[in-house]
Amino acid sequence: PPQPVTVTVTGAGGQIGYSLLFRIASGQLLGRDVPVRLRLLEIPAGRRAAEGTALELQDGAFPLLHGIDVTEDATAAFDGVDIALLVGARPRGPGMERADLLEANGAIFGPQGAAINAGAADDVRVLVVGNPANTNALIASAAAPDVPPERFTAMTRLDHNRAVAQLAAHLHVPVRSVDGVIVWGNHSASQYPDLSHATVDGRPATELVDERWLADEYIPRVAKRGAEIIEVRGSSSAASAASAAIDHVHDWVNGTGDRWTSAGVVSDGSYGVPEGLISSFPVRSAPSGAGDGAWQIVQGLTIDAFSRERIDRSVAELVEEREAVRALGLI
Ligand code: NAX
Repeated sequence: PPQPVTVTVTGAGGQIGYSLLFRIASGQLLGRDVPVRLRLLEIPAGRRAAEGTALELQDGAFPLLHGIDVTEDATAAFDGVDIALLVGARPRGPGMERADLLEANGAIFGPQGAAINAGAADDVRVLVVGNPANTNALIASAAAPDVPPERFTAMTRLDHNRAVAQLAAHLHVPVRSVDGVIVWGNHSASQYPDLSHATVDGRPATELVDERWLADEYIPRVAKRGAEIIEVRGSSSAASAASAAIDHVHDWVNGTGDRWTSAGVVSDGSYGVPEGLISSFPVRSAPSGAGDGAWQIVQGLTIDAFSRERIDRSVAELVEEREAVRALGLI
């Protein structure tokens, strides 16, 4: 039988954690035959909530769940970790400037990156969900010089899933009909959901939608969906974010097959995105054991002027964030 995989979730006492952990325990992260050991990392303020969630996980009597530890110690949390889901982050408080926000998150993701460097399994896979996700992933990666940068990723899968679902809803087709959607750049309002390579039941999406809808409705709707959820639900996306985290890791480990998806991965300079930035790209993955465990950026796509401008705008924001964390000595 397969050996249990160690999965560490930070911010486990929070609202994304509450959705995410049950799906991991039920086998949706890695597969219905893969046992998991959970490590929940929290800070004192969230510890009781995480402990309560751990009690409920026990009550789920999940056959695949081989143990749960709750800790406030990053070294213990990441010792031997195979999959690290970095969800806990410092939200922007009232009157907080961007530099304060980046600094507060540097104090979280730097030490967590160092703990991963010290103790993680050789083939560790890290997904950063906590915002600003791309730059937090960059900080964690910089603090883990012995872990290949390809092992650190940032979540743009929620944006990707929103982009797929909004197109499907507009055209009244099932989500499954849609393929080839891309989200480029930063997980922020500057992200660019790109339909220029998308197909709907094999037909180019650009033949099925009009340009005005694309520019004036679709792109802003996807990019501002997080704010819409907050307005309607009264709190930020949680179950959909957890679902996207499951999708990201599931596809990374099990392969994307003949489709592609979007993920924040370290740039190798593809599509003019400066090397070393963690930016969202169209990506594919080979099943575990069949590749080197890195996402592959889909190559050779033509980028028209409309897309070029939007990709560049979001990437410029990532460059600024990188400069800001460099100036703060966080990378
Ligand atoms: P919550 O505030 O409900 O939970 C966050 C938890 O993290 C809290 O329990 C807190 O105690 C814990 N925490 C804080 N610092 C920690 C540390 N140093 N170590 C361990 N735990 C720590 O937030 P939630 O709604 O769960 O969202 C979590 C993060 O996901 C936020 O940063 C949020 O902005 C981000 N999101 C990212 C998304 C994405 O697509 N990449 C979408 C959803 C979400 O907005």
